Amino acid sequence: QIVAHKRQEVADRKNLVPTALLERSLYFTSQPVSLRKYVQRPDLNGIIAEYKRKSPSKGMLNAYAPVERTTIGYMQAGASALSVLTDTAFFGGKSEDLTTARKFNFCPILRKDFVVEEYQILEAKSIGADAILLIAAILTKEEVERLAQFAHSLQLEVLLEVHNREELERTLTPHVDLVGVNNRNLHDFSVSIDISKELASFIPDEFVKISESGLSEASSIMELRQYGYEGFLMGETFMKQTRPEKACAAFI
Ligand code: IGP
Repeated sequence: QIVAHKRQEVADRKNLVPTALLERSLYFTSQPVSLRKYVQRPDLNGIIAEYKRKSPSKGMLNAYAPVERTTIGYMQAGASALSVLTDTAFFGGKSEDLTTARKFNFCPILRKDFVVEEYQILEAKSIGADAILLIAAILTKEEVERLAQFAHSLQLEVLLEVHNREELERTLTPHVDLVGVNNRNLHDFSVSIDISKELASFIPDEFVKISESGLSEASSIMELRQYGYEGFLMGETFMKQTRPEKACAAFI
């Protein structure tokens, strides 16, 4: 349902802002910062702190936290990078949220959205993202390769998200930079960090490993480090609090 909606939305946006016009905006973008490098920095802790207003699984998390205060606070708390949801229909985000985060932060920013075509990668670059997400569950291997190469042509890094071994083996290509294991099953929303543990040994060492979703305990992060995970994508634990950045600081 999300993907069908996304395709329609992208078609509508293309009519409003044709590809050639969007490409012109890229002259004004700055040099991207490497998510891979920031996640691996020994002076930081690998947490990729997410700005997410609502989600299909949890409903409204936080309707009021301003993007500026939240993202600056996340970085001051010591997070390694930011993730910003830009999907409107299901996550209540918008492109401007990422542009706002960009204005106030130097760190890498992941554009969190459902990427199905090149146009969205141009958009990601245009609004100031440093990395994009490709979700194995909604893409073929050919699509992952093509979209990842396109992202690289714009100097954007690629996080490939998988939820099981089938997805990992079907879509993994040297064209991605990081592999994220989503602990949340996107079909029934159940969450378990065992998924990250199970898949760890099947992810070759050249990819930076990220564990995504359902993380709320420092002990889980410590445990996942033993399995080779260096990055930890956390949204809800912070966003469900009135002051997400304070929750992040307390956690770190
Ligand atoms: C964050 P959580 O459980 O900490 O809020 O999860 C992040 O992993 C999650 O928002 C996410 C997501 C996605 C959202 C992971 N993959 C794909 C939208 C699309």
